[in-house]
Amino acid sequence: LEETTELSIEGMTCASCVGRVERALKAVPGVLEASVNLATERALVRHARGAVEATSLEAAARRVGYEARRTA
Ligand code: 9UX
Repeated sequence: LEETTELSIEGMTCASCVGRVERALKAVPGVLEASVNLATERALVRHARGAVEATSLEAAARRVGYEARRTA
């Protein structure tokens, strides 16, 4: 079973930012797909249920330079 975690991402201003964040999120072990929307500043990350901690996703985005927080 899969689930989707939504993150808010701050600091993206161009399409290359989007690609950088998507690449970072996809590299987290257990992540199946990640899509980032520049306009809404949201990332949707699909992964096996219970297999990925939201804090790991936040950390991955922060490592490449963007503030990230799981949406409530
Ligand atoms: Mo675009 Mo984003 O020139 O950090 S890559 S602003």
